[in-house]
Amino acid sequence: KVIGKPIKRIIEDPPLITGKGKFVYDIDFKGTLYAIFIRSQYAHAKIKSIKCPENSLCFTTKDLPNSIIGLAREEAIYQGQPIAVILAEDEYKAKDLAEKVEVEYEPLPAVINVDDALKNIHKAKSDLSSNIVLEDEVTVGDTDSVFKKAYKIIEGEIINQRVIPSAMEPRGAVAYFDGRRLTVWSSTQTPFDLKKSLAEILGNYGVYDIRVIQPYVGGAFGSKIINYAEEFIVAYLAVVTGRPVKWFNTRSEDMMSTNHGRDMRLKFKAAFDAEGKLLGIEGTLIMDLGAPIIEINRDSFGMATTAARLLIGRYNVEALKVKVLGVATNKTFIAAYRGAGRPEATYFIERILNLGARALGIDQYEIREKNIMNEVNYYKLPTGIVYDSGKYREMLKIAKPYYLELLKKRDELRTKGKLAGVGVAIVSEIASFGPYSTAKVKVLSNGRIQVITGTTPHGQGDATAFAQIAAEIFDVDINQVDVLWGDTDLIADGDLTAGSRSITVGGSAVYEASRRLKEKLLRVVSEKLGVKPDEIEYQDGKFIHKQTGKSMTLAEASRESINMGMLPEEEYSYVMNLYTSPYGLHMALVEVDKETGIVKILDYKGFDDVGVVVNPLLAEGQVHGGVLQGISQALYEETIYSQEGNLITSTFSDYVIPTAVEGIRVEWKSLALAKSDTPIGSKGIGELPTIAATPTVINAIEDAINKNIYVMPVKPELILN
Ligand code: MCN
Ligand code: MO
Repeated sequence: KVIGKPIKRIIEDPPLITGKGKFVYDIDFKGTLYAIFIRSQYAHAKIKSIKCPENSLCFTTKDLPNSIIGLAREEAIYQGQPIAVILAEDEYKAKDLAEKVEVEYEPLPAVINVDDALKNIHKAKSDLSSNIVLEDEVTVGDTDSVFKKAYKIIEGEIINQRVIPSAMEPRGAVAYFDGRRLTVWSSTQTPFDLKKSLAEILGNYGVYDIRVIQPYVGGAFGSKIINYAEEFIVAYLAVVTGRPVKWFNTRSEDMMSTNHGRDMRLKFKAAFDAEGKLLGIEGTLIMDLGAPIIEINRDSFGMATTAARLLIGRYNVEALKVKVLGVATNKTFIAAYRGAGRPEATYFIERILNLGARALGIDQYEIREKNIMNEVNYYKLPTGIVYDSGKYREMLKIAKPYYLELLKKRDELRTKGKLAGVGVAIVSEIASFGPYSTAKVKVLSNGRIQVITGTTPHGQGDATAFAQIAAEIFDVDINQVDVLWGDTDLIADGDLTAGSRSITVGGSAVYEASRRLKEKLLRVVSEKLGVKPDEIEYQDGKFIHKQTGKSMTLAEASRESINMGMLPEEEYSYVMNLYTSPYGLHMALVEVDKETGIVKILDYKGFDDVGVVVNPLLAEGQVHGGVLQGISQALYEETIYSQEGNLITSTFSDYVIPTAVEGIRVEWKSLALAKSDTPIGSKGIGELPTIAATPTVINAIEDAINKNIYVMPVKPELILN
């Protein structure tokens, strides 16, 4: 058995740890023109005129195809929005020239915070009739009647603040046009989408044959899903200049122009009965969409409606009424960031439960036991979301002794005069979305197995896990398997790595393609040996006919297949009609320093049910990184804009993200109580730990300081005052 083994990242790591892996910036061609973007200095301004340095290769929005969205053509709507681009022989010359570009602005009032936006005195874009650009409502049951019978009603406003996704590698791209074919290397997680969108835009310029390559990229966390204006411009300029074009963001440019995440708030009222049963929630979920670019806003608003529909988590709640508003402001636009809607939903409900427990004087674990759903099997929530499988009570039973142990430790600390607290949160995840994922598997004539995936891993280790799946089916050593990804030439169509889908949807495609290829080769062997297929056994990479002792290796079968006019390869598109519904329970013990207000996490435990775990080492790796990322939102990350809309936190000295120093030890347990209906039975884990850690830590701090918390990050000054 190879599936389930903790194997190191044998596919991904050698190029990375030897420094040989090629990233976008490493791609270099002779004669390359380097591109620097001129970006709006204002959050909101009319662009009156742009003057380029004489004899420079300068392109303003007037020189760029109208079909490229997101550019500041007449009006800039966030700081950092591209206005023009300049090309030069090298990066330094381009930077010098860029400084000489004169943009004449007419500053307009910037709409920065949501409350101002809602007043609609100024609009985030001149042609908006209202800053509320998108609206929805989610209603279940009769909230009026549950609020009437409530024993206790609590209310407040919980803010899940704006964060800046901070992948190790900023965005960049290199484009090369050979007169017929355009090749684009990009720091993206959606090469297949980018290819389609490039074809739409550049088709009008005679470019039909396009290849997009996603080389090694230093992470993405959802922020490299959308295709950005810069990518199209770099490609377009390579075509019109006939020279390779390269662009790479500085960190500050990236922090202003790559999508931000979260930025939702819930004004709520929640009704409880005397025992602590949550009867209903009523409220308004406001999402600050950032800059009004409707093509981006629409998708991003989906995260808010998902959050509203997922708000009841895994609890039996009778009634829900949530108005959802998508509000435009003059800040960087919001799009996916690790969890995309589910962190916000989980955060809101897990905070509401703890605020309720505090108001009622009930233990936080007990209130969860009172409200939790029992067991589900394709259970459709009244809000439309479906949970495929889950044993929630059993999870609570398993984790309880650990909770009691943390309480004991907390109380010991308290008797020593320390400020200590315990927090618990239950993650309500839906992950591994469709509609499909593609894979192609080949047995090469030397017997090596080549797996091509349509997913686009960028740090998760999926390639190693795919190798495990193929190795298991072909019963060979994992070192006999190679995995390729991130190149639109490799496979007819691909999908993406996002939404914790790769191992479950992409892995199913690898599984099915491998299985079918083995069957195909078995028929080849049967014909060649002149024996019945069902008399052939397969073992250790060999087809064996027991009665006669005749056998064929994978290499022989591969060559024979070609001789018979069949390719020794199979491709498969795995169709995922639903998604999976992983869940988990995380808990933490924290200590708050009374003098400094600094929070120390003393103990952190996660109990997650993601069905079958393909590689526990990789899954646990996701938990370690993901938990720290969730803690980071709770304790450190704060996106600050000035009133005029300048991003103040535009470097890592102002925008705090944790390093290994802040890293904590996480004890992780895979529960494996409920599988998914996929060939392997896995569910996604990539986002779950990030979703879990934020409310877990906030709940713990609240328990420590005995004061309701509504905003993040919880900085020392907030704790001490
Ligand atoms: N895994 C497993 N068994 C399971 C579930 C997962 O062995 N039942 C393993 C997989 O083999 C894979 C990893 O865990 O190595 C994550 O798999 P999966 O849950 O399918 O998630 P994806 O591979 O689709 O990753 C996407 C997810 C998302 S949506 C974000 S955002 C995120 C995350 O992964 N971005 C990341 N983790 C990241 N990790 C790194 N290093 N960099 C990012 O940008
Ligand atoms: Mo993601």
